[in-house]
Amino acid sequence: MGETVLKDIKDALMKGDRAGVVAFTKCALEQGMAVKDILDKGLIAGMEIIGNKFKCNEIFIPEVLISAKAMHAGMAILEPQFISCGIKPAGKVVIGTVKGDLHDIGKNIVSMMFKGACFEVADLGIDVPVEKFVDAAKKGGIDVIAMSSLLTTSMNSMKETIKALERSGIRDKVKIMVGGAPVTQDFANSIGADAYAKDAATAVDKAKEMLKR
Ligand code: B1M
Repeated sequence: MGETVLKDIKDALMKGDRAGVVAFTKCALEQGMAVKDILDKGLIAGMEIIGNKFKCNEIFIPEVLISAKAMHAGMAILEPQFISCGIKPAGKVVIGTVKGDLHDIGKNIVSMMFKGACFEVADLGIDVPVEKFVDAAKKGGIDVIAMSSLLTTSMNSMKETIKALERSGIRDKVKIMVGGAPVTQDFANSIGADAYAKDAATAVDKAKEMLKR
């Protein structure tokens, strides 16, 4: 039964059937399925197949966009299920997809997981210029700057942001985390980030670890 509804979510997402994704996601919750399974084995699994088809030129940007919109609709159903916090936040995170990059699905999942782990999250959105991250850090009260990049061509903006934070004299006041499909631990080390996370759950674990020290 559970596996069937996960397949229904995946199939609806691949077809770009937004109403279907919403209905099957609600159905999976009603069946008592774990939110993480619905996300990983339903929504993300469907998006992975879309990614592979896009890579092989079996589908094109319009189809990918329609599936991305269906993915967002499914995530909106799941988001409230992640958030069950007490009063004291675990820390404050400023998150954004870097300049030149419009991909936001992964960034939104990371943001959702942070909120679910009781972090306060300020989401700067997509295509975020260096100065916007720097301004957010200058306001103070921020523990982690979290940057996402899905394009090899936008990764350099992470390095530029770190350099700008150094120039502003506030680099040491925040922890910097980077992630996204083309980002690696080696790249994170090379630009002087404090942490790299390969997925949303690891992002939360690493932030907690950094803030403990
Ligand atoms: Co684009 N795209 N895209 N795309 N797109 C990729 C990324 C690509 C790999 C596809 C391919 O060719 N195989 C390729 C990049 C190649 C490269 O740079 N090496 C690509 C390209 C080329 C492009 C365009 C240039 C295409 C064009 O116009 N010719 C264009 C660029 C636009 C721009 O940004 N300036 C473009 C456009 C688009 C759409 C708008 C159509 C759409 C985005 C819609 C949206 O996001 N609202 C889109 C999509 C959907 C994809 C794919 C198919 C799926 C990405 C995704 O959402 N994955 C992608 C192919 C792929 O990844 N296989 C592709 C699901 C998501 C859950 O995973 O984002 O990796 P991900 O997030 C994970 C982890 O990476 C991690 O946690 C998340 C969840 O666990 N993570 C972090 C992410 N951020 C993190 C931050 C952290 C920690 C972890 O800490 C701060």
